[in-house]
Amino acid sequence: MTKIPQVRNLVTAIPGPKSQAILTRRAEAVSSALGMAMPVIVDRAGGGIIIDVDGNSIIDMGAGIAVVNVGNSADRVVANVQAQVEAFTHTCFMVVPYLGYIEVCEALNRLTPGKHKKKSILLNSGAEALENAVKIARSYTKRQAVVVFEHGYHGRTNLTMSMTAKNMPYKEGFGPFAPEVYRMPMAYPLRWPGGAHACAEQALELVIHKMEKEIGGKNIAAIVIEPIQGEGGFIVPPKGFLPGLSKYATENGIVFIADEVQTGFARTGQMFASEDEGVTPDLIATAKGIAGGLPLAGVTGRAEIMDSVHGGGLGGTYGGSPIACAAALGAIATIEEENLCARAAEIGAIMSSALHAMAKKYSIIGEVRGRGAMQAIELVMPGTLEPNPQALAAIIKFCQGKGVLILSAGTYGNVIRLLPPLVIPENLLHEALDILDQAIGSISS
Ligand code: PLZ
Repeated sequence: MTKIPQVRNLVTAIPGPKSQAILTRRAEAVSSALGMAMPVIVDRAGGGIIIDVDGNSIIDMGAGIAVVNVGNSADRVVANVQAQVEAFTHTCFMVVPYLGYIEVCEALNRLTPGKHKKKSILLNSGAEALENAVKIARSYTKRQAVVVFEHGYHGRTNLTMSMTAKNMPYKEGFGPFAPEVYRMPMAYPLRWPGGAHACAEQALELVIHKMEKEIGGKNIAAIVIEPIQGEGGFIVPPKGFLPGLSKYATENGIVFIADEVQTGFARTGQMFASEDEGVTPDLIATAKGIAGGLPLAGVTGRAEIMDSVHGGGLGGTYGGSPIACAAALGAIATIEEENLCARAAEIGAIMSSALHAMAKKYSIIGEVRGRGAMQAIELVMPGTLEPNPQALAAIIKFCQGKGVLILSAGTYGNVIRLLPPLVIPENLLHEALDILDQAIGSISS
């Protein structure tokens, strides 16, 4: 258990003087191109609390963007990392292999959907996992086209930036983009012309029609999709959309790639969100929650696909660092032994019922959606679907001022997303939701 007291407690304004002094240095030393969700400097963190350098204890409803699902500095992660750092820090898995890498691959092969023979590789970041998944799919199929979706997010490297939907801030001025990336309409029930019902009926058919007519099924190497879109605003496609895409992929020799970077590792109440409708991706990209905060990512999939690349064709100096692998084994053991999938579902039920109650009171809430410990509200101008990003900014500022860290998302910058660590104590969760309620109330009169 974390030694960090699990109470919200503000002792200065946010940011306090010590944070402010360091933020001045940040502004001098660090490129202004980097964003910042909350203007405080962290000192320690654990459970559901982040303590800043002024001694303010802040409720963490972001988990470092769905990374510390097991909490910051989780016991098994710390113990494994400490032991590993003392044993050796790096040999490069391609120079002298080590057991930890192999054990993480075994765990991924075991935990990802499907009972077929699987293999894995390890990398450093989500973007790198997506890049490699596409490389593998292209090499296996000997095709080039990659299908992605509106509102999708896959990373900031050239290929993954090209796959990412949103221009500002991710793509503006960073072209040229990678070729052979085709973007399809996303099944976004709230914003589908004709509404959610029409979305459920039409989206799959439309996307398949467009793939057939605009690309040609036999030219498509991969369909890449987040089972629930993360940065795009926790967009949950209607039932049948993902299984339908996966079926179309199978029938056309296309590699179906699930980007579970944000949804993976118990976040949605199941180990992977694809499980919800029994979808078995051919390849699955993982990162974030895999290693309790250390940088690690993976691509896992059908052995015949993973083994189709020529020897030496995949790799990288640090991919699957022994320290990150030790952390991952600690994080995965924590998720399994502490049954964090079930816990995520419980957290989700608490958040969802609180958010639905808010939606009844406040007309700026256009929709509550999500699954498990991944819940969002989309803010609109009352009575319309017009996005309301001004409300989002005001709500986030209010919450921060009260010591609650919440994150934004959405193509239109109008989605509040809640992604608490799965070890957050229930009283902190309720407290954060109460403050969110007050925040929305404060701008709703
Ligand atoms: N795929 C589904 O959510 C990362 C981005 C933060 P990396 N999301 C957080 C930011 O603004 O850069 C993400 C994701 C999905 C891929 C990625 C990319 O993962 O580890 O950030 O490269």
